[in-house]
Amino acid sequence: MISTAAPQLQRISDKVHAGERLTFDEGLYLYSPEVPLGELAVLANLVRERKNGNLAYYNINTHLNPTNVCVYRCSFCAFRADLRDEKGYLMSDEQILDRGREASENGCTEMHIVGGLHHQMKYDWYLNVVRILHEAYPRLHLKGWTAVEINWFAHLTKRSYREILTDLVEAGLGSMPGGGAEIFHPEVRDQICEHKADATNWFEIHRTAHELGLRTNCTMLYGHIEKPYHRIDHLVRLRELQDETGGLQTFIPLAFLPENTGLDHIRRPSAVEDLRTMAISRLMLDNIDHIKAYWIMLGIGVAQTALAYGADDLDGTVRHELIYHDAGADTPEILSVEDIRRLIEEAGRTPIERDTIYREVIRDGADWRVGEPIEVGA
Ligand code: V47
Repeated sequence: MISTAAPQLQRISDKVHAGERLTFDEGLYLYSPEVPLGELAVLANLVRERKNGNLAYYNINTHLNPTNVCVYRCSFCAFRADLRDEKGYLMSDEQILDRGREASENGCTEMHIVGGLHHQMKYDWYLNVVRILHEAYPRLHLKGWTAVEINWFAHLTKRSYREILTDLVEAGLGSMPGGGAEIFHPEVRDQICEHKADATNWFEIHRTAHELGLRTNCTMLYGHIEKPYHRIDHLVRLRELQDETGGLQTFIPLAFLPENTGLDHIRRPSAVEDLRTMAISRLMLDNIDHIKAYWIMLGIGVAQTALAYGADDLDGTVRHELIYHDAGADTPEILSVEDIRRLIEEAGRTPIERDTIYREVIRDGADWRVGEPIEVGA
C-alpha cells in the first residue's frame, strides 16, 4: 500500500489495487507535483505486471519513410519538406524494394511505413508502396500509413475510409501505426496542426480499421504547448474507443523533440516528465494491453527505466528512423538484438521477441516462425 498521507492518493491507490477505473479528475491529480514519482511507479508497475507479468517485448523492425515532402506544415515536425526544398525526396519503387530486401535479409518481421503527403503523388502511388512490398516480401508485416494519411487518401479519391482501408488490406497492409494523434483537444490541435485530420477523423478511421479486423496503435505527442488536462482528455478519448472496439494494441507516449521544428524555443520534456507521463498513461489506459517506451525518442536510459514505470515494450531494433533523428534525437540509428535484450535483462525483466501483433517469434539460425499469441492478463 502507498506510504503517503494524502487522502486523494490513498483513494487512487486503493482503486488501482482493486482494479477499478480512474476518473478524469484522478488522472489530472496524478500530474500534480505533490504526487511522488516513486509512488506513481509502484502503482503503474502493479498494472503493468498484472497485464504482462515480468515480460518485456521487442521486435526486429525497420522504418520506411518513402517521402518527406508534405502538404501540411505541422509546427512540431522537423522531418517534412516543401515540394521544392533541397532536402525533399521521393523514393523510387526500386529503392523501396531494396529496403524490403534489406529488411528480409536482416531478419526483420515488421516494416513501419509513414511519410509525408506529397503534393503530386496520387493515392495509387501510396497503395503501390504496400502492394510491391507485400508481393515481394509477403512475410514482412507492413504496419503502415497513419490515420492522417488515410484521411488524405479519402480526400484525394473522394472515397470512404472503409473503401480505402479495404484496398490497403487487399494490397497487403497488416496493421496501422498510432501516429497523427498528437493532442486531440482542439485548443491544442488547432495551434500545432490545424489543417490535418482532426480528432473525429482520427477516431473514425481507427474505428473503421478495427471493424475490418486491423489492429492499430495509438500515440500522444506531449511536452509542447499542451497542459496536463489536454493529456488526460487525450487518454480518456482513447480509453473510450477501446471500450467500444478493443482494437487498440499499444499506446506510445511520444516526447516532443524541438530541434529544427517551428517550436524550437520549447525545451524537450525532462526524464521525470517522461516517466510521469508513462506511469499515468499506464494507469489511465486500463483497457490497452501494451505501453511502449520508444527508445529512439526517450533515449536508451529513460526507456530502460520506463520498464519500471508501466512500459512493457521497447519497440524494436529500428533501422532507418528519420522523424526523430531530424528533430534532434541523439540515440543511435539502430540497436542490436543483444543490446536490446541486455537493456531488458538489466531492468530485471524477461525479454521476448514479438511480431507486430504480439505473437512470440521463434528463431532458428537465420530462419524464424511465429508461435501463439502471447497470453496477457486482465
Ligand atoms: O504523429 C513528429 C511524432 C509521430 C516529432 O505505432 C514527433 O508503433 C516528437 O507515430 N518530436 C509519428 N515527436 C511516429 C509514430 C510512431 C512512432 C513509433 C512507434 C509507432 C507505432 C508510431 O511522430 C507523429 C508525431 O506525433 N513526431 N515530430 C518531434 N519533433
